[in-house]
Amino acid sequence: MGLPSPIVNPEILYKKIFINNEWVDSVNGKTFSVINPSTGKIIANVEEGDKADVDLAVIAAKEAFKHDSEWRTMDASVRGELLYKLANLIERDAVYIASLETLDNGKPFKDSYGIDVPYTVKCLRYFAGWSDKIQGKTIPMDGEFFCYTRHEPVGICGQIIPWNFPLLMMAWKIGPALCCGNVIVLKPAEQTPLTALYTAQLAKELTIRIFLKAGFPPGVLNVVPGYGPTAGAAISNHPDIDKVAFTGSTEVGQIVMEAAAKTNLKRVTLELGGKSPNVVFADADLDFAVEMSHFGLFFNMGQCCCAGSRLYVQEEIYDEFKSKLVEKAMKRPVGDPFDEGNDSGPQVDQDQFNKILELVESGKQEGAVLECGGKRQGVNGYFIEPTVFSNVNEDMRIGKEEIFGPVQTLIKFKTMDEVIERANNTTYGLAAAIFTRDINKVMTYTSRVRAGTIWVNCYNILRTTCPFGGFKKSGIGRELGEYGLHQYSEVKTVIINAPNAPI
Ligand code: TXE
Repeated sequence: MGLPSPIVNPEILYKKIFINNEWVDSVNGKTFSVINPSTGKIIANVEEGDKADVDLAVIAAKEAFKHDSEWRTMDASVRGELLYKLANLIERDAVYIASLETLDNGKPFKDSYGIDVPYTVKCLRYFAGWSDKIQGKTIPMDGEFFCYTRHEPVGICGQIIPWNFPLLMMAWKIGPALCCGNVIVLKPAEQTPLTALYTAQLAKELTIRIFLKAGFPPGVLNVVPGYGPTAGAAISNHPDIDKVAFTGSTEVGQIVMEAAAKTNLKRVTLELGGKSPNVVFADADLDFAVEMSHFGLFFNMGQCCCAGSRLYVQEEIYDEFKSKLVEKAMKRPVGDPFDEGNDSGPQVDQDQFNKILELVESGKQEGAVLECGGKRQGVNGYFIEPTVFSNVNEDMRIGKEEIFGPVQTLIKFKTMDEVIERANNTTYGLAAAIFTRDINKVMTYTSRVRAGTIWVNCYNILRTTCPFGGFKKSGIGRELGEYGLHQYSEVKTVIINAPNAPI
């Protein structure tokens, strides 16, 4: 099926704070502006949540989580149906939601419609299916006792969402949390709150169906838009929030974890930055490796935590690879994200735009060779030309810091041992890739490189069923798949004195 026409000026319907299934104003009366990254102009002013609003959301969530509440006594299969119905509503409104995402984030509509929305739907449906399959064990124990485990919800989950995949990262977090029976206080990124707010309204829509008990009860899903150091910090410091799940920068991840440790030792899962090595051996299918390496970096304007931002190419093919790669970057169409012809839109905001151009300058000064790009594109919005640097090494800032932009860094290597050592020479460990036809190289690389995901002859392949997360400073815990589920349950051990029931 072809791409439908986007709604280039989607109406912004929801701009308030969502607590207890109601839209409310912020306690302090403040709003903040949401900017269109393609133009730099204001799209909407959204109510600005702060500590007082988070406190109210937590009170609502606590009520919803009481042991005899509608949510806690709901059949697990019904929880699953609700999640499934939420996915259906997102699918129903796919064109509108994808348009809103493109307006707010700047990603091409063909990606928000073709990737973000369908992967969100798949994610919610996947976790919907788990709802009535979360089960403990019976465990043999010495003596005349009977032991079993219950997997219970953790409780109130604070969820802090980034701006690079606003809707999808929300799904990665609310899917497992809701299917396990938790309640949520979620803060979208200040740059991109609009699709999270619309999704909250869809959850509300489920409650106003004709059947009683048809939707998520009030307080189960609360969405508080606002800034990180205020609303975000209120979540990570809240004494009654049982778990915080965060996706964002490593620096803020450390702040979140510290806050969690200092307050109530809330459970912490973190999905943080990366500087992922993508290694191309001389025996690889060259054109395919060029294609994948380009996609692995420039997809989503380089704003992917798992971007292949250190590209190691073996010396025999380095020159040929470089010229093909540069040609591809120079041809990448950048512009209006609503135009189907463009593969890239703008960076998300002025801060990211400035950070990337500053890193480009550092690359030039530290001796890397700028092969193409390196500048702003156009005069409006936050567009940056696809940029390729060669002659990079890991001592340069562009060789070790997360750029999070359309800047590819090409590094030459000779041997397997050398490249593995260099691949691991980073504080990060989110993803890695290898391109080769040699199974022995694959086995060596996949066992020795320290990263949460390793792609072999592919890049950026993520599925709801497969866990995702980081080694080292790229994070703690896993999202997606059955592994992701475990992060949203507490295991309770029950031991019954059972003298008349020998095993
Ligand atoms: O991230 P922040 P920023 C990386 C990427 C990017 C850099 C900075 O390198 O260039 O981070 O981006 C909330 N307490 N990634 O500044 O600040 C914030 O409101 C609690 C990688 O935008 O980490 C937002 O909701 N929360 C990444 C979320 O944290 C706080 C995705 C992420 O913002 C907070 C995004 C605080 N003190 C950026 N301060 C990935 N892993 O995919 C901020 N926040």
